[in-house]
Amino acid sequence: MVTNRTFTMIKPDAVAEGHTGAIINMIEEAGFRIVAIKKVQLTSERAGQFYAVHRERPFYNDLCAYMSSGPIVPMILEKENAVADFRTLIGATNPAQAAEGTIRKLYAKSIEANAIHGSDSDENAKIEGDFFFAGVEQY
Ligand code: YYY
Ligand code: MG
Repeated sequence: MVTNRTFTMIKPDAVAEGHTGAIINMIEEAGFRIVAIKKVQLTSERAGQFYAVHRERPFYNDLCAYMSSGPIVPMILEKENAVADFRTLIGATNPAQAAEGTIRKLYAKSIEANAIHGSDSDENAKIEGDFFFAGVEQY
């Protein structure tokens, strides 16, 4: 189990509005090393697979539509204590509750269009990274 990595994706609104570079800059300034990166667009079905844990939640269908509405930028990141430190950097799920200076406070538009994803555990970081990247893209 890799314990010093996390997985993130910059979500469709933040990519469409040209915040990719600013967000990547914040991530690197915070001490994360980019292990793997690309730009892709999910189908609604594939977004649904990624968020399968939420399939019974009322927001699931809207979330799948939103996450497949445009390109996203998935990344695998490396840093000591990566999962917890990255959750701190992005801020609360709902931008109205996100701390000042966090990525979601700066760039999220709503609880759904909240700019960026961050894995919630080492185990999910590995699963989510593998969802987007083949072994050859990681180093
Ligand atoms: O891990 P995190 O992204 O902060 O939140 P989750 O509770 O895992 O929810 C995943 C995703 O679902 C969230 O980033 C936005 C969306 N969502 C929503 O649209 N409405 C909610 N009430 C809760 C979550
Ligand atoms: Mg989550």
